[in-house]
Amino acid sequence: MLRPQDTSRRERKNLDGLWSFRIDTDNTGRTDAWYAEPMTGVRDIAVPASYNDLTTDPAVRDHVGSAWYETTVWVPAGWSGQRIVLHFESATHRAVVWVDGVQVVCHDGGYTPFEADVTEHVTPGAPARITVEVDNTLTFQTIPPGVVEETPHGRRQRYFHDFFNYSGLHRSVWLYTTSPDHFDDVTVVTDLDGRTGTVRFTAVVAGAEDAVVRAVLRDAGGRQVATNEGASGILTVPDVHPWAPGDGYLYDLELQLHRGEELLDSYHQSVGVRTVRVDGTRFLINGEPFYFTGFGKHEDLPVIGKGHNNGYLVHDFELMHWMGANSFRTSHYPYSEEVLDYADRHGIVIIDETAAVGLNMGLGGGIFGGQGYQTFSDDTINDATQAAHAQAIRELIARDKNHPCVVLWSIANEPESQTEAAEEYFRPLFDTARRADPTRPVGFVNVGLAPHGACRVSEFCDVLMLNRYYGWYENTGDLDAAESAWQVELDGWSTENKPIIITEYGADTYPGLHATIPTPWTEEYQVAYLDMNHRVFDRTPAVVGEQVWNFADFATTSGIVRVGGNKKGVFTRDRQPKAAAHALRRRWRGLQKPIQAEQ
Ligand code: BDP
Repeated sequence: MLRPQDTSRRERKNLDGLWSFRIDTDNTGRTDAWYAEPMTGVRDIAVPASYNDLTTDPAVRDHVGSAWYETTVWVPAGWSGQRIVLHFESATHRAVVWVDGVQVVCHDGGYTPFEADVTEHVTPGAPARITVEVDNTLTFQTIPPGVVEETPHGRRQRYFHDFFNYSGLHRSVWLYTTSPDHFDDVTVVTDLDGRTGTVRFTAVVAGAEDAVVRAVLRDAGGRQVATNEGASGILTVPDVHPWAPGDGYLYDLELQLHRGEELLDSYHQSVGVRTVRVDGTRFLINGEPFYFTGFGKHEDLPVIGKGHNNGYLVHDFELMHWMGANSFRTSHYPYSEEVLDYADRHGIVIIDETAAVGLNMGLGGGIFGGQGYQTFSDDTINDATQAAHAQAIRELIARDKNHPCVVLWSIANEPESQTEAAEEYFRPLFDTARRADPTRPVGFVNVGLAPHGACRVSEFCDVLMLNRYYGWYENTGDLDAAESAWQVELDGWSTENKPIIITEYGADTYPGLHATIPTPWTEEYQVAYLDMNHRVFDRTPAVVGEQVWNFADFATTSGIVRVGGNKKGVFTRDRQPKAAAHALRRRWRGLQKPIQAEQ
């Protein structure tokens, strides 16, 4: 699938705005065929946005099940003769779509795009009514998993991850055209040999057997640097300007589909020429050791929840730049494609994660609510879950494979990984990821319940990603004990001869709470906690990255250890810096890349 775009042969119409909305309280939308006629009993809702916090109605905020969206769009008269496609950048977590009462597509998974060819269902020059049923139910067979429990007070959704189950149409919706003969996909792989770059590409063409593909590569100034005839080929770029961390230089690959003199399709793919490789404990970008600084983030904002917002996109990247952060992880799901495009252009490095979070019933302690179930069993995480997980990996890679900013795939966050069942579950999923992308390293994020020596999944990883909370969940308030324990564990992992990225370390901090002697929840403690971690990392040559948990405070479910959400942000939810932001800024702005141990 290609991202919708405007080119000389393609046109888009953006469907964002106010849609009609109705919560399906009694689950009658399907049986009463709400898609057949214009919906009644509706209220306005914004797209893109999570619906949960837009109203003051608890029945909307805490709804479990289907919610219905509807809009009417005029299909431009000039689109006659074109292929017309309806495209959703995401719908969280499951969607069924009708056009004028005819079902055109359904999709599982809340963070990846899907589309339908609606040419046969719409008429250029006439309106079309679009109805979407968005279901936010999480089960043991969805990614992420959850379970709905029937209680005397109604259905209650439990899930095993630490962020609010925001739901709805979080990203843009498009109607767009292509010629009936068109490009369906393109894959780009780049390489560097001294000052020469290569761009290997493969285009997938639909229709047009007699058509010819011409590829034109232009530099950032629009100068043509290489061309090729054929649906695949290698473009050579002499004196290349590589894409690099901090230098988001992009070439433009234009794919043209010609039949004789006629140009049938034109698609533009931005290309950053760079390499990624793991060598012993080093993580190499363009052959240079790279040290990750930055955050685990969330798509999480006041009022609009997980709705994409370009204002916050720009602001968050400005804040990361201000701090000297060079990277982040898309914890715990694929982010909006706008975010990845922006990271490409600004040279920010991304660890790209699937929505496989909460596959661990051992975690909980009142935080994630995982007690009472076994992680892997016929009734819980099972073969059907694994199939959904494999699909989530394939869809993530299919969507993001051409982004130079993405340097590492994370196929899960903190799953159970110390058991034989976990080993069986994950082994094939690593193969799935490597088949989908043989060019990037693959890993998953390990949790403290599966420390070095106990984890049975890390052996499949190219890079070790560790989330650890010494000094917070363990050795709470005792940073001396935390420092020794953490060092012992990291020394163990270092024997694996793989790069180690600390993908989470953090301490909840209530902004404005202070103490002369750093104690948990104060701003001083967050700074002291981070300093302690940094001493450990700086003594450990295999550590090639530090990503603090979290960039900003974020919404969670209710819990006795969550005060208005998770407060591990270095920024508050409205992006005010805590003391830790300044401390990290001093480290990251002045940080020398640690010298890597000789291999
Ligand atoms: C880790 C999870 C993350 C949580 C964090 C925390 O990966 O999603 O928010 O801990 O407890 O277990 O703050």
